[in-house]
Amino acid sequence: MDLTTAQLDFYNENGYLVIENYLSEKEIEILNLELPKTIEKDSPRIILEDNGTVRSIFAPHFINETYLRLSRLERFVLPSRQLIGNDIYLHQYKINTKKGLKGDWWEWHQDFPYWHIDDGIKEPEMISVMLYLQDTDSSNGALLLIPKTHKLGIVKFADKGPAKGPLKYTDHLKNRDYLSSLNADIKFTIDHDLLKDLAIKNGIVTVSAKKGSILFFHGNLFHASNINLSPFDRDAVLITYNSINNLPTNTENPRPEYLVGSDYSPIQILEPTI
Ligand code: 6CS
Ligand code: FE
Repeated sequence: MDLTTAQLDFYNENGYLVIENYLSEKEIEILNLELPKTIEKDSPRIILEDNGTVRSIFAPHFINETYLRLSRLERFVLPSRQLIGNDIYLHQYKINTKKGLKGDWWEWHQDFPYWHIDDGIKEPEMISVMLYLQDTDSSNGALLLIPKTHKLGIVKFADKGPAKGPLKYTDHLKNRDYLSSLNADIKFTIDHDLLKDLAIKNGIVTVSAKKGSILFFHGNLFHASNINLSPFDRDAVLITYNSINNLPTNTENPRPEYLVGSDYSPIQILEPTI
């Protein structure tokens, strides 16, 4: 269950690690069958694309037992504890559904700035675990990343200018304050000159992999994904674990628990399978 020294070395050097055939065909089949049961109509947990299709389903474990067990999977928790070097709790849980011909892009960004600035988490002692629910490649919007950028800390943001007019999701006014962290026009993206420098230096990796594959990646790693121009869905589960010694400190205007978790006790229950 634990990662090998070679895997740990690769992650520490590059900021990510891909392992194929991590969950079985059967487990992936169950997760795909259960996916529609994680959607509550009109819930703020559900983020829509401009075209009305679902972009993200946050906190699927709130209403689905199978996805709750997935968040406690031994094959997720033990390696994440190893990579963080401490006991962990679940910080954020989402299913990013990039539907065929409908799913929008994610501009180049780092994740940690959102957790540091929006949630007040001090250090990037965090790990995101991305599970592929379908075969994924460049045609259906596979994640792109620039290796080694996790070592740069929070980098200079692109100047996106004033917010682009009124929000397009009138039916989601309840979470209007958070959409610029979650929609296809996210507020903290990477300065383009810096992005070009690092792309020339370290290259861009397209993380194509079969369903059942897993990607562990660091909160400061540069990453993005394209719109899905194929007719094939690209759904992925993303679970972010955080060290129990690195809790959110934003008590002024904390984001809701479907974005920042609420149970800060160390994950003890470990599921051998979903
Ligand atoms: O705001 C957040 O927590 C989310 N937003 C982005 C762009 N990445 C990290 C996280 O999923
Ligand atoms: Fe991200």
